[in-house]
Amino acid sequence: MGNVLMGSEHLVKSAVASGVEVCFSNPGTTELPLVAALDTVPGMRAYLGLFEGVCTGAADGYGRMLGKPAMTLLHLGPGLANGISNLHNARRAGTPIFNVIGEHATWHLPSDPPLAMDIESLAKSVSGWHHTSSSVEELGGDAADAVAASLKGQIATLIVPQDHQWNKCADSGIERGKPEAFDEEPIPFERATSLLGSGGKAVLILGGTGLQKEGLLHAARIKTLTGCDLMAEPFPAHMHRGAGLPNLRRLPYFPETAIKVLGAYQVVILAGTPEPVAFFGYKGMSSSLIGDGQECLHLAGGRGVQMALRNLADALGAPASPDPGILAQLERPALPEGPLTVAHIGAVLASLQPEGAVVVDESNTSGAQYFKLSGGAPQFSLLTLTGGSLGLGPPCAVGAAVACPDRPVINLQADGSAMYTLQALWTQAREGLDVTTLICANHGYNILKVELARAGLSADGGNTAALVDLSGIDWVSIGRGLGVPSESVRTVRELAASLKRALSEDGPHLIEMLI
Ligand SMILES: Cc1ncc(C[n+]2csc(CCOP(=O)(O)OP(=O)(O)O)c2C)c(N)n1
Ligand SMILES: [Mg+2]
Repeated sequence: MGNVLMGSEHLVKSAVASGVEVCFSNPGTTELPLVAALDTVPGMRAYLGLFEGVCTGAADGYGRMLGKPAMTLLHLGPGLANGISNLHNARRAGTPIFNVIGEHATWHLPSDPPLAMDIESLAKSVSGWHHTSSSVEELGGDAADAVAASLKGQIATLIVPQDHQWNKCADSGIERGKPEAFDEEPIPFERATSLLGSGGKAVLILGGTGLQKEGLLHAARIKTLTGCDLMAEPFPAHMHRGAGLPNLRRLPYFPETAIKVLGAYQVVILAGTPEPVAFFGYKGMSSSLIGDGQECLHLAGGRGVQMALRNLADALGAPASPDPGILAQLERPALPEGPLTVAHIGAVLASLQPEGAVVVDESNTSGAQYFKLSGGAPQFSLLTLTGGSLGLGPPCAVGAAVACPDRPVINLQADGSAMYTLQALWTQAREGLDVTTLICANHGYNILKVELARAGLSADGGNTAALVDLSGIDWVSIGRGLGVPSESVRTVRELAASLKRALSEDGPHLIEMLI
């Protein structure tokens, strides 16, 4: 028998015992016993997000960096609903998250109080595992099960009625959750070997943890032996890049370009990424980016991808280390001159980003050149918008900075997207997080203007213009108002000076880049 504790304390104690160290929260009355338990049970640090999308995006960034879950603590259905957009991005990223949602006391719920909502329906849309606790005696075990489930690379949502949180018991099944083994997917080594040896031009497309150092280097061994090309999925969750690693191109965003690029290959092997499809359906264009005549093989997914790549490299008899000739050399672009353009922004960042930086890239159309220019930078991590749901960047930067306090975090951030979750700047300021936010201030939803043109639609109508124009946003005032030292730059020289300064000082900074 253990100590008599409140259910909320059993939950927190169990989560801490399972390795959970941080909680990103925006709580309400139904979560207050859990809030109190974060103080009576040692081991977890709480961070306030001023909108639930900040909490969930931060949990995503944290989980992408460390491969283990943060806890969220959100208020009922409305709180979860506010957080779902970034949980969607986390689901696409395969991020482990222990997502805790308060619920009304079981005896109160039937009276349909104003905040009551169908929480399970919301939870289902993003969670690989979800459960509503059935009693205080179960809470510790439920938390352990949830954390174990999250470690498969998914969101595990635990919905906890308030009476279960404040009821007391001695034992709540903490020992129940055991980290589950990865699902053993059968890996089609023979087929992969024969396709790679068939003489047809082959590409290995990497995703998930396959884009981290170990996976990249095993893929480079395979390339060394077979001569296949390597490519990254279009929106990596956490990709390692830079000198000493193979410099992969990303599968292009627009389907006509992606189809053309992939059309050069007879063989497409996928590791840690699903079969590539177009982001949207376009008239007369197929959803799949792979043609009927092409051989496509799914090697492995989920968290077993690094091991699958190593085993495939070994099975093929690839050399123990890759040919150094296919690894990027340390090579930075020269600092350009003149006004800020998309190409210049990319060059400045690629030439100044420090070793070990974490770059959270939600720059949309303004980042187009940065990726190409940064392949020879000192090694760094790149986190992107996996699920296309805007407002990831600033919160994700919070989570990455909490996860890796010794690494500088740089958020290359489109302006329209930043407006969804700009409250994250306040958390960065309050916590003194080392995040430099580079706002790409093009004052519009530029990609929508591009898509309108592609569809042959006018962007000049009054309503259309109203829906894609963002003029009038003053980022320096926003940043300062939320406690982040902020300044505005117009030229390459100003940007370089401002970025150097921001990187040399602790704590958050915001730089509005007027493009
Ligand atoms: C949650 C959400 N709402 C709306 C959209 C639709 N959408 C896609 S791109 C975009 C505009 C992005 O503008 P910005 O972030 O400024 O990047 P830019 O296109 O200017 O580079 C919008 C509104 C979306 N993807 N996700
Ligand atoms: Mg914009």
